[in-house]
Amino acid sequence: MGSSTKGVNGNYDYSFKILLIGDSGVGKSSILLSFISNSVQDLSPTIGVDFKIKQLAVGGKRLKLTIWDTAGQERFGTLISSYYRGAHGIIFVYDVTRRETFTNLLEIWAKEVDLYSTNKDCIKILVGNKVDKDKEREVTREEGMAFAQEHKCLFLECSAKTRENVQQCFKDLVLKILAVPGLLENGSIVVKRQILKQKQVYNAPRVGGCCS
Ligand SMILES: Nc1nc2c(ncn2[C@@H]2O[C@H](COP(=O)(O)OP(=O)(O)OP(=O)(O)O)[C@@H](O)[C@H]2O)c(=O)[nH]1
Ligand SMILES: [Mg+2]
Repeated sequence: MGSSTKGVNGNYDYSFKILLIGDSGVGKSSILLSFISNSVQDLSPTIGVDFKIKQLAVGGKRLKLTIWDTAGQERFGTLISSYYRGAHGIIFVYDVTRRETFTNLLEIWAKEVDLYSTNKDCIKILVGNKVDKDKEREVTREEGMAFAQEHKCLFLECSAKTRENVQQCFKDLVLKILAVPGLLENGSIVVKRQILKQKQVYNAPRVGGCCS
């Protein structure tokens, strides 16, 4: 480990897969845009699945984050398990001004994560978005904190609009991922290379083999 490794856009030590999960309209894509490009725009609902890549340094490590964003509106059938597969971190987003987006996290989204995520020690953060609309608030900070404690998640409130706490959500999540050795192993580029090598051995041409 520690050797410098060439990534697609430069050098990094670890590559992590992060998912954004939650109801339609809670602000998943806005949070992602605010994190990636430092800009704020009024977005249309996401169609299908999108992902963005961000490289950054945290805790002295160079990281490549692949952040997956999906439509809260539609279920996506057979794609669902590949969306969750190998995720290192999951960001559960609700809208602090719409209580049903908070209860749906428990009733729908958390169950789905339990069913499909393959990294059992993957790190979760609960994020209450749109705190700039404080007058319309329906979910208190205390309720958010209690939910997070119960489900062993980190917790933050943020606003994709004012950008308050947006960077912090990703930083807190990544710091926690870096502290879990099991997750680090499969996020490490060295391990990925070993897996690739093994695959190459398996896929090496066999006598009389054809297209399997
Ligand atoms: N006031 C306020 N509005 C926000 C905030 N974040 C997002 N919005 C608005 O909420 C609406 C929905 O935001 P999106 O980011 O598209 O929500 P989404 O979770 O990606 O929705 P789907 O793609 O349909 O799942 C947009 O009109 C955003 O401008 C915020 O922090 N404050
Ligand atoms: Mg979206």
